[in-house]
Amino acid sequence: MDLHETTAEVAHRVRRHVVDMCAGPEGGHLGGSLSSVDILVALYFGVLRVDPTDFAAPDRDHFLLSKGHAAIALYATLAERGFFPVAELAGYGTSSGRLMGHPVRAVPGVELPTGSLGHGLALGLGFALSARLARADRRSFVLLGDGELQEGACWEAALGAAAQRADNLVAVVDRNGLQLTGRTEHITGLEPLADKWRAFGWAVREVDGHDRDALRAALGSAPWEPGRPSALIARTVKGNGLPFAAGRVGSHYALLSARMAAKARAALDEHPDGDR
Ligand SMILES: Cc1ncc(C[n+]2csc(CCOP(=O)(O)OP(=O)(O)O)c2C)c(N)n1
Ligand SMILES: [Mg+2]
Repeated sequence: MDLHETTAEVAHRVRRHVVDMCAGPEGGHLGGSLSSVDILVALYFGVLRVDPTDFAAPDRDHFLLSKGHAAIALYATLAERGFFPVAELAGYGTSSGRLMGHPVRAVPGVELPTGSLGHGLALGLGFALSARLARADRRSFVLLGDGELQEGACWEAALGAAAQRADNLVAVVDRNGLQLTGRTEHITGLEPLADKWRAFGWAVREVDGHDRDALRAALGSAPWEPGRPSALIARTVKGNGLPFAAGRVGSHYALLSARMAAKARAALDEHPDGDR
């Protein structure tokens, strides 16, 4: 993969891979994967210091997909970044491959298994604190779902990170407004979300979560305030890019028929730059 290629092209291919995997034997988490694509592409193609040929390099940045159900978006991004062959994505949903429904460490580039929601931020804090102990300038990034934030352990980790002044920790919230069964604000409301993170001692910014340049600028410049961890609230659309899925609760999981997959690919190809 040529890093100079525009991230629009990469993000387009990642979205297509997501659709292809959702058309595989088991289907996949379509909506929350599509809402995270631009965040993942911005991170892996411009922010994270990682080396696909030496993915356990001691000086690497760490990334955890705390919303591990979006594994197919992570796999597609890692493959496009060169961590393993793109052809391997075709094995998703079969018993033969190593690409499980949630990320596991057998996959090059996956730091820890995630997907039991609520645990990623504490684990990411651990990476951040270990970097500090090693006197290394590594950063630790964690991508969380907004519904996931209803897990109390997220806020325990948020408190701990601020108390530890872990300014090498960055939380990104995929703020798509939807969780498994409905709107977050109808179930267990999170607003005012930015103020909550601020009150917990974090530096906070908000961004259009499908604007990869804005994401890259914000994430690349963290920490934003010395001594404070950084929280980026990325406003996204669940099912982004697919008219029949965008903004719909029902996009959460999909086993796409051949007809729907073709429709999805056509919709993506109509807007290869990701414009909605
Ligand atoms: C501890 C735990 N409880 C329940 C689930 C099942 N689950 C998977 S995704 C999901 C909804 C998460 O919503 P959100 O974090 O907003 O994800 P997104 O909208 O980005 O898909 C749930 C309840 C889980 N993975 N872990
Ligand atoms: Mg959500």
